[in-house]
Amino acid sequence: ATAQSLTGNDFPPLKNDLILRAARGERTERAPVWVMRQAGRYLPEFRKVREKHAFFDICQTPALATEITLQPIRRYAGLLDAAIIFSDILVIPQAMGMIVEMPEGKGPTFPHPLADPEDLSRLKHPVNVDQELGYVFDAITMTRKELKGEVPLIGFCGSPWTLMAYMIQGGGSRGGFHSAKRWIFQYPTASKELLSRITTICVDFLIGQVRAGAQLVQVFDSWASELSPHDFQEFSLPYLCIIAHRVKSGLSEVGMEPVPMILFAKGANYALEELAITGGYDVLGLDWCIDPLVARHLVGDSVALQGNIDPDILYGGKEAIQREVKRMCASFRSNTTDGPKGWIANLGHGITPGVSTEDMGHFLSCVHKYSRQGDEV
Ligand code: 1CP
Repeated sequence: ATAQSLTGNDFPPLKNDLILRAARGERTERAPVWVMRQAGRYLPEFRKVREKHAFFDICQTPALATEITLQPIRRYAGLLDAAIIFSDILVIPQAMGMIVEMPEGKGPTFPHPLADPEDLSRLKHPVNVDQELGYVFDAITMTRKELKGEVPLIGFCGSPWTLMAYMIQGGGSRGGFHSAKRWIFQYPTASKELLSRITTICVDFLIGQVRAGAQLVQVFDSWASELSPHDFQEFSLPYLCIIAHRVKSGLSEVGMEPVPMILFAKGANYALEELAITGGYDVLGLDWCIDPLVARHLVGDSVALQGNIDPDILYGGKEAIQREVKRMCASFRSNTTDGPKGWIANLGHGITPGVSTEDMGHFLSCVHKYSRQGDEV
């Protein structure tokens, strides 16, 4: 690759490194907090931009992607500890040559999903990531400059399994992932070929994002929940491990420091222990279906944890939000008065479009209040 690597010296100095310290497993004065999908449809200022622009035009126009990434940071000034670049996991299938549409309010649609293994020949291979996804790198560089060091910037990609699921299913989770599941059972070899190709792109894509200025990266395996523990072992976990290890070695080859890597494998709590030992990730994201104390017991001190309140608690009103944040803080802090150790507060999945902006703000304030060192929770 000819792309240059940008370093800390190319950007304004960072003023808030709380999430970086927590991601390294350190004890912090309070839990850093951000929210998956924080730049999204619950924000009126996002919907306003969206009225005028197609979804992927926003992703492909660095100035628009920057503007939307900054929207929640501005609205919740001082309350959010990270920004996540505005983009989508489905930019990788697009880079592979697939058409992805995003009709408003309907979620992603692929007019020509992969039907059978012969369709692999329709995909670009190999994919030149600098060429196909350079617009994401440009958006990251612009956003990091515009952030003026307020908070670190997170880059991301979808996991091989989750991306394969969309490419075969042709649509979102509403209809289930039966066709994609059929592939792993009927065409295991072709499935693995597809997973390997996506893995290579994920590695190049994440390295490129770090070189462009991303200070942490997250891999979203949102539909790990569709796989049995056995099938997760076979069709997701090995590729997730390759991504973590190759991104780290690839960065060191170009003389760059590693950045913390977060894995959010929704519904794969049974694999936490193994992921902590062999996964290669610094932070494991939890959904809301596991108690944080239990998760900490499973992973020991080897990784930081992220999560994990049920996103629907944000529909429960101010009192419920406060009560449940307190409960989450107590569980992540093991009921001590010490500050949290290796914990990044978040929801257990993305914020949903109907949440009020005020309730989101209340959630963030409660985390600031109840995760603080010294307080009994
Ligand atoms: O704020 C942020 O988090 C940054 C922007 C972001 C991210 C990280 C978007 C914008 N999408 C994503 C990741 C993403 N995309 C995931 C992983 C996170 C998760 O599990 O929620 C997934 C599964 C997708 C796929 C996708 N794109 C869906 C889900 C469909 C399903 O299967 O149920 C949807 C609805 C989209 C569209 C989308 N992406 C992002 C936004 C704001 C939207 C809304 C689209 C619109 O404006 O019409």
